[in-house]
Amino acid sequence: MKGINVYFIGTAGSGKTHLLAAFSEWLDFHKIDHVTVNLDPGSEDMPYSPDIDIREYFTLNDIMLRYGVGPNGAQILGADLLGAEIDEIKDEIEYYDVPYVLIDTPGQMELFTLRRSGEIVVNVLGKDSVAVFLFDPVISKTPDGFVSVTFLMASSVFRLKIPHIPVLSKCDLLGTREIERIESWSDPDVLYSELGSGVEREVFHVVREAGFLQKPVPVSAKKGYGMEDVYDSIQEIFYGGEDMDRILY
Ligand SMILES: Nc1nc2c(ncn2[C@@H]2O[C@H](COP(=O)(O)OP(=O)(O)O)[C@@H](O)[C@H]2O)c(=O)[nH]1
Ligand SMILES: [Mg+2]
Repeated sequence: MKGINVYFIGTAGSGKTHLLAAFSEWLDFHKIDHVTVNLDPGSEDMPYSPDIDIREYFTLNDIMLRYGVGPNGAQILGADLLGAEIDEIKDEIEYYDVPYVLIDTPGQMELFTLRRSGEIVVNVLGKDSVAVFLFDPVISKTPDGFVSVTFLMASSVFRLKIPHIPVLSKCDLLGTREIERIESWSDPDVLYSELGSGVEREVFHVVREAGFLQKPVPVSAKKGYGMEDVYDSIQEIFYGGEDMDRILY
């Protein structure tokens, strides 16, 4: 069956795992068939039980014991080992034969986006692919933080070469005024006027010229808010629709 792979990508603690769980619940409620895949060998206390789980192949603890490395080394090795197991994971996914595959990625985004493993995973799993890219609200609520996260998203687009949907996670932690302020930064003039001078403005020009300044979709996994907007954005990318504004890449 032709399906869509949806990767959840973002900085450590931005809420990837919880958003995947909330989106999966939303799909369940709407009777939309899907499968959940955990690619984070270090995941603990997860809010969903993955149908397919890298931890059945190895965990960070296994790696520390087997290779005599500490937690940081284990994370890096874990990311590289992911590439070695991905063919088996692909077979597992294909067995389910469902229209949506939700994929949770390693805690630290650079392990997935900057090392080869992310590229390998996206290529091997194939199908139509999209990334839901999380903007951490604590980082994104200042203009320079917002530009920095946009820059990180740009590096993820460069590496993975798939469309990215920017979402502002954990919106329940922000006030309405704060959300509106962040949304107003999709207008380059507004963002520019609120930025400091110097290097911030140089970086601003780069992300603007490359078309990366977008209004992130506000979501809250805790409140189950914004799931329909995420779903609609995915639909827009793969099944057309006139409003292509949110689509990056
Ligand atoms: N208030 C609030 N907290 C959240 C939300 N989503 C995640 N969190 C919390 O943020 C922390 C990191 O979430 P997690 O999904 O593990 O992030 P990940 O490292 O990107 O996978 C956890 O303590 C979650 O309980 C949300 O929508 N609202
Ligand atoms: Mg996680």
